[in-house]
Amino acid sequence: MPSIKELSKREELLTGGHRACAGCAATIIVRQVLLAAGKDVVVGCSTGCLEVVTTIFPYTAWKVPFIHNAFENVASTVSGVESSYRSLKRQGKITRDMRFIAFGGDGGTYDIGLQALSGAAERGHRMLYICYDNEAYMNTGIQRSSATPIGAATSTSPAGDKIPGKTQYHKDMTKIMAAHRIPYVAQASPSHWNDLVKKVEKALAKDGPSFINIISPCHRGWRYPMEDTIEMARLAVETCFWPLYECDEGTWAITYTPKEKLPLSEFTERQGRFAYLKDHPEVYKSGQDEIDRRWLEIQALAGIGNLCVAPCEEAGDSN
Ligand SMILES: Cc1ncc(C[n+]2csc(CCOP(=O)(O)OP(=O)(O)O)c2C)c(N)n1
Repeated sequence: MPSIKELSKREELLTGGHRACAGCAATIIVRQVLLAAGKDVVVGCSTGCLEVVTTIFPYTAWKVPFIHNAFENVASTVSGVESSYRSLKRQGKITRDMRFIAFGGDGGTYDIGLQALSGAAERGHRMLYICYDNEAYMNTGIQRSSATPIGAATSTSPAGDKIPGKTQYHKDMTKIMAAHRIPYVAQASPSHWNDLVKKVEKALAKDGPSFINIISPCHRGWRYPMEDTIEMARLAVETCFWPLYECDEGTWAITYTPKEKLPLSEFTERQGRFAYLKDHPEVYKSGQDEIDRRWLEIQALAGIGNLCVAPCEEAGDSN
């Protein structure tokens, strides 16, 4: 794992001067990922904020080869590029060792691109798929996605007299990818850059598909002061709303355990999208309970604690 000093000496592969909002986590995430990946990568990006702000014609902020994609198919495109690379390499027409990275927002990953992503994972392409999860369709005006958490107000789940924000839990996308039994799956956060960089290095070293889901706070959609982006990511981790873990060749591990798990309110009360929760304690409780359940589940998968709530004899265990 390179030190921060070593990383800071590496070339920045996403230039400044792009059109992302000040305080956008997605571009911070890309810089962290590319610092770990280096120059020998081909990047694809699904339509969404990241693609729109980094590739306004005739400019590009990417200093690595970049392929523009439709909203739904970045995993298909990058898997096709990886296949042709393998063929050309077999034929001796390419000698350079290359890696392939697809970036997608949560809309492009959890929702519209899920089929393309699942197919690429099942076919076993050697590519890293990174979801920068800002928990809504931000580029088109903050519409809810299946990654939007319960109780969050968006333009299509407005909190008010009719509903208290989104009424469903967020989809557990990382576990869906782990169920594909691919070599490497992880959750990361830009607040824990060393953990993130290590995970990217691990993922790119795998001879097969990998997936990293990265929390990507968005001050426009989440409604917090723009300078608090990294703090929001950190609170997501410290409340276990966004636990940092990995499933490496089938072995689950928690890669960062908060010293003291903070209540979810430390995360929600800092964001305007959750403002209505103060009038809806039952929705808040439902969100906290679900976070606690998922945290228990991850601990059990990592071999810590026990999910079994019934006495073991009753569950038919003879030991
Ligand atoms: C088939 C299709 N439907 C809708 C759109 C419009 N569209 C472009 S980007 C986008 C939202 C992207 O959301 P997400 O993937 O979460 O990325 P973000 O903008 O939040 O970074 C939508 C709805 C489109 N380009 N193509």
